[in-house]
Amino acid sequence: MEQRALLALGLAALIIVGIAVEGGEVSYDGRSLIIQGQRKLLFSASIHYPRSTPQMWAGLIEKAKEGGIDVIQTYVFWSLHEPVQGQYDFSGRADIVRFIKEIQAQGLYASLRIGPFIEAEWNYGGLPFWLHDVPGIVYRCDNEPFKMHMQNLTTKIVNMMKSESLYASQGGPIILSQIENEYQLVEDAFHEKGPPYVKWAAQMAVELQTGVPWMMCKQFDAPDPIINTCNGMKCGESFPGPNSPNKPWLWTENWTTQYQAYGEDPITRSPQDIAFQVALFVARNGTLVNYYMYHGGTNFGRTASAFTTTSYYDDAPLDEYGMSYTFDSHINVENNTRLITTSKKFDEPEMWEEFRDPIPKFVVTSMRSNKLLEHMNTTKDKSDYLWYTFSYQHESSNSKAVLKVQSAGHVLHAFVDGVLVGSAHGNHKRPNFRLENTIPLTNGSNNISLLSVTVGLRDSGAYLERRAAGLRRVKIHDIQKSSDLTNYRWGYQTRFDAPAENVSLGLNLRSMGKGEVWVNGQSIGRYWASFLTPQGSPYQTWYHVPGSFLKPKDNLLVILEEQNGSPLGISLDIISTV
Ligand SMILES: *[C@@H]1O[C@H](CO)[C@@H](O)[C@H](O)[C@H]1NC(C)=O
Ligand SMILES: *[C@@H]1O[C@H](CO)[C@@H](O)[C@H](O)[C@H]1NC(C)=O
Ligand SMILES: *[C@@H]1O[C@H](CO)[C@@H](O)[C@H](O)[C@H]1NC(C)=O
Ligand SMILES: *[C@@H]1O[C@H](CO)[C@@H](O)[C@H](O)[C@H]1NC(C)=O
Ligand SMILES: *[C@@H]1O[C@H](CO)[C@@H](O)[C@H](O)[C@H]1NC(C)=O
Ligand SMILES: *[C@@H]1O[C@H](CO)[C@@H](O)[C@H](O)[C@H]1NC(C)=O
Ligand SMILES: *[C@@H]1O[C@H](CO)[C@@H](O)[C@H](O)[C@H]1NC(C)=O
Ligand SMILES: CC(=O)N[C@H]1CO[C@H](CO)[C@@H](O)[C@@H]1O
Repeated sequence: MEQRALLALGLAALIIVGIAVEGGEVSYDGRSLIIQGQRKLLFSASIHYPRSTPQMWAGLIEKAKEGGIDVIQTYVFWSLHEPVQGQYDFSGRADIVRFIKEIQAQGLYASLRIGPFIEAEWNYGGLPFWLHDVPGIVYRCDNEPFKMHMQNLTTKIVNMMKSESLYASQGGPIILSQIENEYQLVEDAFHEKGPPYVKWAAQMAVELQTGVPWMMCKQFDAPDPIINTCNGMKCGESFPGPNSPNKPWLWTENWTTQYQAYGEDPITRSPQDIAFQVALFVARNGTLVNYYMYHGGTNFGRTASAFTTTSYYDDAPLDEYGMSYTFDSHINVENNTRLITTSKKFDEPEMWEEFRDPIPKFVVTSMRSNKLLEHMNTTKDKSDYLWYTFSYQHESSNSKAVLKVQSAGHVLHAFVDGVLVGSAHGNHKRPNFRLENTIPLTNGSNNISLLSVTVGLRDSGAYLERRAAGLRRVKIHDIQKSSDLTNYRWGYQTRFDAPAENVSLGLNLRSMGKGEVWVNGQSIGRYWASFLTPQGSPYQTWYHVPGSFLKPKDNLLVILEEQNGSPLGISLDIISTV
């Protein structure tokens, strides 16, 4: 059993007017958004379509509606939709049209935050990595290559929504869209290239003629007619208001809790605090409050940003598995207890097949360079893993030496002649780190293999295209040489049958170290059970296995473990609340 603090929305005192979704322009004045001639006080909920499965969407939206929500807000995830330049994907979890139509089917409004830079604890802030190799590009400023690609994607999304008649002006559910995201936080870093970009982005968006207002969050000087909005926990107190008396007070992100990074203590926010800030914001003329997140969900695959956990906002009103909390009719909230029952143990060695990838030596590497290559630029973010190998000539009977490595991030495992000699890693606040280990050397040629690992790309800050990861400096005595290679795997796999009931399932990975898990070929995300919080336990032990990833029989579980975790301690557990 795991005791969990509970967040709920303290809105009992506020009366919400029922909504009928019909066509019509959306406009606004200083008091509110006006839809079909009616003023609206709106409660909005962030649910991100790729952080759950299409099979879960209807249930999540339905529960949000039962919770008194009028609007579902989502970002648009560029890197998911255009993983390769010009090759688009709108299928499965990327089926944004299906998601918006599900919102519409349940009679709710939608708020579409296109960005297309979104931050969102998403890998690279939602930018596809191929942008990095566009000649002359500088992201998010008055830079022609960036603006061209940003306009192209924004136009594509808007046209897609229009062709499906999804804007409220066409009878659809979308009442708001967002361009850029919290730009003011980085604007100064771009000097004279910042302000013209804000104006350009505003004009580009407005010219797309969606018939519904555009917002810029955390952008006090958002050009007319774009509405500047507030993000944060305390917008009731901190927001100085819109930059024109003719614009309404909108709160785009009121953080219900906060995202988690590996190795950091859990963060909780009391429902009373949320309720107080919401009431204060409404008292100060606020007419839209969005709960970020209402359902956080799962950072499947390699979609989490640097050091962010696979479970996202598990303490939101709907937990990672989509389960809601029970609370009484006041705003008092009972602390829900999560109940875990083991459905399947994987504790017999015969269940597993094990593969160990050989530790590559310099002589077998196909790619050579006489300097240390930048990690992301070399992997192109196709993999977390990059080997730096070199052959070190040692002419001495003294077998002791010291290996010193400086890395810009995020993790390093060092091997000498195939034997692990040390590991080190950074963290969310400081991705860079040093490794210093005594190593044994033999007289003659020694094979040094350094496995550099990224744990998601950064999602925030100016000049993301200039960020570096991987090894910066390697020393043994004074000889230095390096090269890189391919992926490295210690793989494990087992087959199992799904539990008969229709239940929420989590894979208990407490016995493992660090790696990634696939269920029938679909990655359920990275895990990192060996990175303990200051309290001495992993932040995340259970990893969500959505029902739609499973077959009734003969499911294949594949685990890539890069440390020395034991798969015999893994179990598939049923998650419920009492
Ligand atoms: C709920 O949990 C919080 C944090 O653990 C604790 O401070 C509070 O007393 C609990 N409330 C109840 C009613 O158990
Ligand atoms: C812009 O997007 C269209 C598809 O919407 C694509 O055909 C075109 O190649 C894109 N241009 C660039 C420069 O990416
Ligand atoms: C709220 O709106 C009223 C009427 O427009 C105005 O008088 C008042 O100053 C506004 N409150 C704040 C905090 O801006
Ligand atoms: C990335 O690699 C290219 C060549 O492949 C090189 O021109 C460029 O300078 C590198 N960028 C960084 C940031 O290392
Ligand atoms: C190292 O090995 C070489 C070749 O086997 C040998 O000639 C040399 O004496 C050895 N050096 C030491 C210090 O053991
Ligand atoms: C390093 O690799 C080379 C090439 O495979 C091999 O000849 C040599 O014995 C290795 N060195 C050690 C100390 O294992
Ligand atoms: C069973 O699964 C479906 C699809 O995921 C879901 O809609 C339904 O609510 C689930 N039923 C129960 C009893 O959990
Ligand atoms: C704008 C704002 O209110 N931001 C706050 C959001 O919540 C975090 C965590 O409590 C604060 O640190 C921010 O100042």
